[in-house]
Amino acid sequence: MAKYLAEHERKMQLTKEEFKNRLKRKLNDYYEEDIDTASTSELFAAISAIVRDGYAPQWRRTRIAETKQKEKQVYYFSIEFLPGTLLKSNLLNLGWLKTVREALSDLGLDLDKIAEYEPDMALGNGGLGRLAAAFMDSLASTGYTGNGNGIRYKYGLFKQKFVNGYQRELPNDWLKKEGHWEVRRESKSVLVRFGGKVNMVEDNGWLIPQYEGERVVRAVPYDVAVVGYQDGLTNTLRLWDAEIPPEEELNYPTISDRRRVEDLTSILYPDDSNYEGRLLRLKQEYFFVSAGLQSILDYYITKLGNKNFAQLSDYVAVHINDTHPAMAIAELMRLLVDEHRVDWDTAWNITQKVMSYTNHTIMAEAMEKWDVNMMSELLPRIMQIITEIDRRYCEGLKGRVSDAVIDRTRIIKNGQVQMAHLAIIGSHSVNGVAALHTQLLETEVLKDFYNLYPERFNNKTNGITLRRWLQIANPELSDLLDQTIGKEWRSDSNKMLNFEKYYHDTKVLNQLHEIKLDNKKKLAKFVKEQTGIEIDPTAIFDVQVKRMHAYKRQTLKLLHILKLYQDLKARIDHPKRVIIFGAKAAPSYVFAKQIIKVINETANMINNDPDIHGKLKVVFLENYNVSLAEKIIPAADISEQISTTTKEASGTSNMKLMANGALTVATMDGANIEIKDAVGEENIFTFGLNKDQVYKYYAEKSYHPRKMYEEDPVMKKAVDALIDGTVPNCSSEGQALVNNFLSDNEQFLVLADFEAYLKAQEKVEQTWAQKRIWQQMSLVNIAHSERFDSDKTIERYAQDIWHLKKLKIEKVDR
Ligand code: 475
Repeated sequence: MAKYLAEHERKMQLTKEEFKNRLKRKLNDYYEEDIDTASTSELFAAISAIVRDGYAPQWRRTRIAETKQKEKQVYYFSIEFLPGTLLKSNLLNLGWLKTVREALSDLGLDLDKIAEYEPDMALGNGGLGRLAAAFMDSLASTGYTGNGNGIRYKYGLFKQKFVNGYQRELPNDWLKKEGHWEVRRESKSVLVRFGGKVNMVEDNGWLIPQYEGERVVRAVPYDVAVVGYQDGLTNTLRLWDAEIPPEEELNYPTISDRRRVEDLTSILYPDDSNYEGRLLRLKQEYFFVSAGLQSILDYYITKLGNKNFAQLSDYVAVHINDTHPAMAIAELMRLLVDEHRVDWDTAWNITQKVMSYTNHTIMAEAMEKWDVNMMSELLPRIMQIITEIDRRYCEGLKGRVSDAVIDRTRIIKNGQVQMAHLAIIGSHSVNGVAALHTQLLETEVLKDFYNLYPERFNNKTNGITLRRWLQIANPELSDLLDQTIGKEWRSDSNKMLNFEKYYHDTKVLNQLHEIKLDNKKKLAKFVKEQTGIEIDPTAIFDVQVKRMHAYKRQTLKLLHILKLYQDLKARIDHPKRVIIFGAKAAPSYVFAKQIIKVINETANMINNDPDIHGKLKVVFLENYNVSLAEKIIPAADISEQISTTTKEASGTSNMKLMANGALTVATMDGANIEIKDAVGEENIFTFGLNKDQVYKYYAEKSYHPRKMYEEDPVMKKAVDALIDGTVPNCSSEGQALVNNFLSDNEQFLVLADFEAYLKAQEKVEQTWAQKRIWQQMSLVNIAHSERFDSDKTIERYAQDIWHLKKLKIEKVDR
């Protein structure tokens, strides 16, 4: 095998000429076309085939090393993975990006144009899904065997369109163009059961379940290679599709029976924090959890040749990404106790050692709860097992803590299964995603659990794939880093700190300015093509990109826009600014959709008002996704991170924007605090209520925004613009926003932060006038973004939670 691989790899060395030859050959073999006659889709297919050939040996090598070295592996269970497009990141990680770009350019072709053909693999909503994809990349790049386990949704996150300023959702049929990166692994299929009745019968002194009338679905895995950077591993992201088992065809006689099976993996629930879809969502959760765990145990038994489950945690870590896969705890118990006849206590011990859990939000509505009746009907055996876990939990604590604590922390309460409680009780580790968030979990949201099990709690601040956000999205900045600090930063992000040495280097500061300007010109061109709006690349590009949500407070930005507009109308001058939004609202989230409508109408009004001489522009780009982020982020001057303090668990766009040299306007929320710690107070614009002030408002019920509004004429004028006819065509939506702002129950305290936000923005304007200082601040931000490299985050998970060792694998000669 080693010989085969060595030979294969020698062939894999890629020069420009070799690439051109391969491209010609592939086009010929597949389509009987030449380079000059091939279409973009054909070019894309041919290049992706060359890339697949490129990573195949390392994929194989990784698998062989895994079974030989038997190092512990982590399985990252997540209902969302959001890798975006893969062509350029696979090329980059193979070390081929430059060669291929230049070879194509020799042929008169543009890699970026061809790459645009690839649809985003948007199997996620936002932060949580993108983080899962980042972790996949980092595990492979840092040399740990990490496997993703998720769902192969037929339709990814909806495509967003604006019609008359309203959000419309279109299906995102990303697979219509064939899946270029996946391999169907028929032989690894497993069966998953739903519904029916369970009767426990005795067998050799063991109570085992007998199922009656259940529906059997076949889970078929599609494996996607996760190519580690340069000498990294090539790991596997396993996504499950639902099919009718051939032997069960007779049980699915009608079209609607069949459709029900297809529906299982048909759509990604488009809810971020706000959560709705019920029964189908529960089915999806169990489906990928059961399939994933079955394949893990199969591997453990057959490949590792191990039947002693007591050692499972020496070989396997299962990570539960938010509560959606929390049923893994009950399902592993079922598999161990029912299928492999491990006694309950041993099985429980194993399960707790194997499982770990990350919480991504403190928003109460995102805390999953399932109706006991629904769960009993759909998953009768799982419900029995959860009931038993709950019973033993309560029994174990009885007399040791107060009944009130038991009652607050138990899994089943008021006819509902509390998934977060199941996740915490069944895991050895519970982590938040930024220091403040973890602290709030410990002291507020999960306080009882923290008192019971302090040793389980730990923080793992999020990270981003710097490779994608710098080397792919911002090649010019990457080149500048190469020229100044050398190329090592590309594989060792610590080296980025050396960029600070250029703090006083006028040439470098000017280059930074030029690069930003160039990226802004590119974005301006794109904006013109997409929206027809002309924007001036020399203006401040002020960016807020993230899901649309009340707590993220795009509304605060809106009020700032209205204030600037009113000033300009009154001939009070401000530096030129372009405000850029990208945001999808969950389809069922009425308020978020109203905000979109109002922002769009405000933009329309401002962009067409000749009185303000183009000094202010507002651009709301449609369909924000990873690909669009790659265009916007490198062009940003300002990064808006203005959530209500305590509400944003971490944020990750804050990290991407900082890495690209944007300066952050930030509340002291989530990871913003750590950004401030990294760059220093003087290199960030902070403002707003702190966590104690926020909690004080809640505790004392002392938030009276109408009073603030009545007493602050500037605020009043900005708010009134939404209802006094200033902003046209959205009176009902404008009214809804105003009602919300002025209500004592407004949770996100928008008006409370208004004045402080304006002050922070004034500081932004003053700093903008001092070009050199701005560039220096930008430079410091770039240098310190190394702290948020997801490779570092993953090292901490690997050490502290999963206890992994790196796989030893020979260097690949490419
Ligand atoms: C946080 N998604 C960010 C990011 O840790 C954080 C919830 C329910 C159903 C489906 N999706 C969700 C989230 O809760 C989510 O994306 N949370 C985000 O996770 C990564 O940086 O602050 O809001």
